[in-house]
Amino acid sequence: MPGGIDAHVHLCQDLETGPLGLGGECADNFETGSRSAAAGGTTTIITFATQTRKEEDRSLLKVVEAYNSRAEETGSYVDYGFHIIIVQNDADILENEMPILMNDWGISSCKLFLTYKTQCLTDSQLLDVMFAARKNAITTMIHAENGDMIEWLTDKLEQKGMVAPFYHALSRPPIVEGEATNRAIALAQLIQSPILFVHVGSVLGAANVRRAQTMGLPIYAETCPQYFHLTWDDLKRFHSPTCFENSKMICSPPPPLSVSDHEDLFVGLANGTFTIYSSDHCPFRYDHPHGKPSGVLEHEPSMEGELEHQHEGKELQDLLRRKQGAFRFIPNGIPGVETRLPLLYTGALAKGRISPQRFVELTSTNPAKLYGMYPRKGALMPGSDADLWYPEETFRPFHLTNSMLHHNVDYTPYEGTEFSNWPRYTILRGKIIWANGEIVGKVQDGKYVKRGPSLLSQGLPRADRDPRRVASWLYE
Ligand code: DUC
Ligand code: ZN
Ligand code: ZN
Repeated sequence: MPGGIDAHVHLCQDLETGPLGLGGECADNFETGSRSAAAGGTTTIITFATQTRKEEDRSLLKVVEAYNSRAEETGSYVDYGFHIIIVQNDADILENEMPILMNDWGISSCKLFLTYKTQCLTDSQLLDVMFAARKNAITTMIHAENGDMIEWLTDKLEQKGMVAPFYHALSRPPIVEGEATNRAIALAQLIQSPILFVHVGSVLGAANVRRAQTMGLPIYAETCPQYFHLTWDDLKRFHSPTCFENSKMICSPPPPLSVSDHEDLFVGLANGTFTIYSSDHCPFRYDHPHGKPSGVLEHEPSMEGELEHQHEGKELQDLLRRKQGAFRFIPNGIPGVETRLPLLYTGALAKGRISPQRFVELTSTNPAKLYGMYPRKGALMPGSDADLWYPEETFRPFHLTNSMLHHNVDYTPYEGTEFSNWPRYTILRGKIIWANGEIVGKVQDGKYVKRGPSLLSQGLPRADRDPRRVASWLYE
């Protein structure tokens, strides 16, 4: 099969500690994250350079330069590109820097947030950035959760003392994604901008996407393994619902309520509602003061003297238990770059839920087309990069343990899960980088990929020339 393209991976990213942003320290850098990708059949990753609201991070170009030097510091086992996260509607920057991002860096996608106080844009700010992105043929990726709903529900849960990790899911019921997807579709429709929803995790979100697609709108959606292999029950898997260990499963949006949601989402994988299947690898260590516990240690009422030294193991857990481990402060995100392809193989392809062709579209061809890398990537054709992975022909199923993985995280949410296949070989531009359970590539093998505009919306009717549309005059 064509090498896996994981278009949603967080490495070496400054994730702001605290209740307002994602929080915590990214456990993987380009070396460990790309090693894990290679071992899971992935030959290209797209990671996130992120603007912040600090004055020194205003310039997108500076942000990208600084982020690029982190990648160059270690090198990468697989090819890589960057998305840019934009958290301000700074007219100057949008006007002057977006063309350079596209033309000089080949960054043809930006991510915008509808939640997180430090990152959320208002509707008019969203319109500003989407409009600028469209003018530069940059694809807009949207994190669609209604931040106000989450805040309101979180306050209510806290008033009732419902703060344990499990309640994270209750603070983000499906309507949170339902409202945000609907709103973003309306905004995109207003200015005729194609958008991709990242990490869609609810049946309601998927239904909104499907409805928009049926109207002929260029609306695309990404989904991720956690929405097919975890449920709310996994948020109370360990010991008791109040146990901090359940923070290992906290991601946003949360996994769906039950396995019947999985079945509905599998339909979306098969029928094309979902365009791409990415990991959203967002790695935080569990037993580490800067990982999952970071926000809790920092923000819950301090226990005098206890936070002066670094805690680990039983001592850290004991501290977290007494501080209640309120979910508001736990960084959202789980690791999964290595398990992405094997999980889709095991859960969907081997079970006949999707065809081999669809498997390749979701994991490689569509991300290549959507993010401007096709046909160099995402295809087995003369002239394409020879990126491939080979599943085993016959395979004895096994149960995964974290020690088998190659990331720098101390747990996997899929501990004990049975897998019915795993890559035997991963090949990057003709060179074997993973063979029979061993990394055989080098950390200098991966190269930066300069991307072009998305191919997916090409060929659609030019909505901006349709006089019945609201905002055709915008483009005159
Ligand atoms: N968004 C992501 O893309 N990843 C992790 C958490 C989040 O909110
Ligand atoms: Zn997100
Ligand atoms: Zn993410």
